[in-house]
Amino acid sequence: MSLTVAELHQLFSSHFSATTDFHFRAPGRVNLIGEHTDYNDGFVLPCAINFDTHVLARKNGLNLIRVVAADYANQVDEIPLDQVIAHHLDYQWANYVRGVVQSLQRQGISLVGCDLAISGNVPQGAGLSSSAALEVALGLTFTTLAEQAMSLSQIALTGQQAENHFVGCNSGIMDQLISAQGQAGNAVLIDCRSLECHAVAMPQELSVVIINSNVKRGLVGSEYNTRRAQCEAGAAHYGVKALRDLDTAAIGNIFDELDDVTARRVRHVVTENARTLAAAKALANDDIRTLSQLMAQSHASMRDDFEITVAPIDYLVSLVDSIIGNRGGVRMTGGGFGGCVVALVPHDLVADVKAQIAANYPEHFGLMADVFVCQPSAGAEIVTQP
Ligand code: GAF
Repeated sequence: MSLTVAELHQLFSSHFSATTDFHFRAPGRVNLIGEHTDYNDGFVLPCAINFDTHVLARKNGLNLIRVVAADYANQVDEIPLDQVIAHHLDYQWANYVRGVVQSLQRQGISLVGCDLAISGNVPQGAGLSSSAALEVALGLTFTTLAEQAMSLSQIALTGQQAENHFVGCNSGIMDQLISAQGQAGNAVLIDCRSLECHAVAMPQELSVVIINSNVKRGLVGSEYNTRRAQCEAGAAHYGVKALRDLDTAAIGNIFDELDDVTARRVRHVVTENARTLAAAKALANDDIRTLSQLMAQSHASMRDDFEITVAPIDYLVSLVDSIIGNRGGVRMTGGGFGGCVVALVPHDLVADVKAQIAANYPEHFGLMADVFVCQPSAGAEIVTQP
């Protein structure tokens, strides 16, 4: 269970016998459209959400980082700064800290010894990027304490490197970049090749509703890495750097070119990039009907071509769709194989969506869904510093 900031300060004081004024925050995210496009150098349209990871920190004058994790029964880790960084064999959370430390050191950044207390309320294992929020908050913490200014994009890349090279998931840049660059009240269209970000105002008349299916996301790492390899094979076949460089005309009759599975993976990414650009335009024009269609097509493509949805998620999407129709949009969000559905819901229908899920989902799947109404939020920040 996460702590309030006041409780985290109390934990910091009791654990390290010291107080601190350094407080850093980074949010989780939800992706409105553009799934599995980021590692293909494509486009995504996420927003940061009002669920955050908080880090309190102070320099300790030692050549050592000491960490207490409030959300893991106050487990502790210690990371000497003058030794090769090894994996923590028992605590997965500690490997995100170690991964960020290693990634910064590999960039030649000389870190200072410090004490950290960490807590957050981003739902874990739900596909809302709790790990990216942790990585980005830590990147901001370590670089600030070391007085080594780093851009938010570079902090995001540092988090991605930790994920790819230390934790072992070949994820793209979306999660870390939106955690770093989120804008209150806006979604952000990200070009994952140039890392350019464009804010797109969210429509006033829609609530951002996240529905956690609570399906345990088993196999997600290996399936994710398999999808990535299939996309790379598709790009290699066409002789392009990434699938971003193809459009529907360029892929031609794809089933003559590639085996069935690779063809469908490529088709998902190529069409999803086009849908994401169209969705950003529809959002900017307050064209909810078009946005609704694009989100529906995106879900179908993830289900049929990319094969990353599961039955409870498909059920939730059609249930919500039957309530909101083309007054809003709904699709699976995130890496897949469980996790969450995102819906843009007219305010007057939010209560109905909640009620119908509570009344129908448990009896079909023996699971309870969690429903969060979120605010598109600002990205990472130094909340306080001395
Ligand atoms: C996960 C990854 F971490 C992201 O980089 C992205 O690929 C996403 O799955 C799918 O769009 O969240």
